[in-house]
Amino acid sequence: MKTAVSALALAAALLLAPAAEAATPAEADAFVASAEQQLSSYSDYAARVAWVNATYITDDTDALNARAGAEGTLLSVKLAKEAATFNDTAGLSFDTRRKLGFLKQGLVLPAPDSPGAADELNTIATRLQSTYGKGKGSFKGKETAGTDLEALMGTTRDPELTKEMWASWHKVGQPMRADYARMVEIANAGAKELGFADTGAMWRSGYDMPADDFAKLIDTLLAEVNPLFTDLHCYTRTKLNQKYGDAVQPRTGPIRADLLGNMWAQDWSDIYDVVAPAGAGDIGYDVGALLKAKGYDAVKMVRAGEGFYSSLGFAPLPETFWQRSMITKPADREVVCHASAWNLDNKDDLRIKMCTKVNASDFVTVHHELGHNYYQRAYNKQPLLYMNSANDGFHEAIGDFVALNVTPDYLGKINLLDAGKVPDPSKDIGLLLRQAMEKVPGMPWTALVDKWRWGVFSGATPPTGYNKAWTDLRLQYQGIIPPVARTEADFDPGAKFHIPGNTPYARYFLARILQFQFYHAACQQAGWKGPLHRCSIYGDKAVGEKLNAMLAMGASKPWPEALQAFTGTKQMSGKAMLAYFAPLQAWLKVQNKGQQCGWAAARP
Ligand code: X8Z
Ligand code: ZN
Repeated sequence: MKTAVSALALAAALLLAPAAEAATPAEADAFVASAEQQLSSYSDYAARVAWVNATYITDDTDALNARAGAEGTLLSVKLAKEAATFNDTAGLSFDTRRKLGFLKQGLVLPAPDSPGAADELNTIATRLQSTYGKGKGSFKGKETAGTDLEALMGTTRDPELTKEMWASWHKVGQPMRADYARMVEIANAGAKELGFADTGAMWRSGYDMPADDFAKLIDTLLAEVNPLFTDLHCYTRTKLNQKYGDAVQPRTGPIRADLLGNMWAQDWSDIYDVVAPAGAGDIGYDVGALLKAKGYDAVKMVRAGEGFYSSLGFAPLPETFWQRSMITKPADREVVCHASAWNLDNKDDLRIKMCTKVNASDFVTVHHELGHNYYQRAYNKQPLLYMNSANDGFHEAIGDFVALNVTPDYLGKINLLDAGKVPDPSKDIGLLLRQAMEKVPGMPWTALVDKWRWGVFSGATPPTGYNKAWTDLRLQYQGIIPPVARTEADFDPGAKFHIPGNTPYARYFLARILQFQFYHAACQQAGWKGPLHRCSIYGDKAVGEKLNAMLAMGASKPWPEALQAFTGTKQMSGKAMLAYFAPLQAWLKVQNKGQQCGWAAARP
């Protein structure tokens, strides 16, 4: 504590010093220590405000959150500018240089110095998030909350009803359009003051490589795995055509977006029943049905998730996790239902915030969110600026990697699946197809969300073209079209949490790639010999220890080193994902014989 206080004093003195003389490495060290101290104290307070706002949306908590957010913006921008004054200082230590880099680039939405800009920016950002949180759509004419619609999209097979849900939910975006355009203006002005071309360039600069190389890396990885998506798209379209007929889903061209079992067509696993092949398709169980049959509630689902991490040697979640988390949707107030994981004190005040439903996709999400929590706790001994994942994709990948281990054998071990019900190898294609429906459509989707935002931030997509650009990208990458006509009165991006929530999304793309790399490496460490998708590292403490070693590094090293620590390679690659799905891809190619795959030809 003493060191930190004197560091603060030194930093204050620095600010008053004449700028002529180049700063010394010792001054840079002191500045970084002071910055970490200030950010730590700010985050202790701001995290609590943000938690209260997200779990109890009112005009008052919105105002408090906007105000706390504005203070954070001002602090972060001030620190970013101060950090830049050490650009020419020679002889900086590795850690100080790295931390100065985080300080210069770590904001999601920067504001310019002009009076009131930070306030306006944060008022808009809070309003966007709360508008989404309070959003409603309709089902059979009845007003329905977002999470209920999400679940109903997974189970409803009447195309008139899925259309109604899709169209009504997408109205949530409409009132956000003007706010969004103004927010882009302010954030871009802020990014320019910090030396970036625009906010998107700032986002792309957080990956231990030049921003342009990062954009290219996404394209390279997508190109690597995309043939698998095209095969799956083709097969799924045929099945939808057989089920709904030409009038609803033609045999060629794009797929109608609301028929895929998910509001954003990002995860198609809920329509597995529609695409399941005869015979091999009956995998014999459905996780959602099992959870219900065994009397699981939301808390028990989270306990099961915790059990997996405990089996790897991670300490149980603290008692406060159970007392303070929001695990189900409160009946008496508006909340932000979109799932998230928090560490309120940068130590062990871990919490999740979910409106958990007892179904298969929320079982995966529970493991996903807990992955964030265990990561946060693993790096909590790092200095503040290293209390983060190796890159943001790592944070998103850990829980998904763990969920890949929820195999039939594992479900048997925890008695969710009764003995004798574990599917034999003849069901492997069905198992892989279900898994592909969950994971593969996310590849083009997670790539396009930030392609849209990068275009918006760069000005290539002006506000007058927001919706068309979104719809075009959805067609180009996902091969889908909206079920109802769109105009520029719509703002469909606003109907996806991360746009009004201002959460960068390339992280989920990286996570899709990384989770298979982690899984592949973990199964190798475990000495697994069978087909990759049947491997579960449940109970393997040696793998858990190695995983923990990577997590505990936090952001202290460039991400390729963290990747190497667990997987032995420094490269992100789609090979592990392709290896996992290889038997399915071969099978899909046979099924698709004679079909006109792809959708470009059908474009006007
Ligand atoms: O937003 C999430 C998590 C919270 S970090 C639930 N995910 C993305 C999404 O829902 O769009 C996980 C998968 C992708
Ligand atoms: Zn996440």
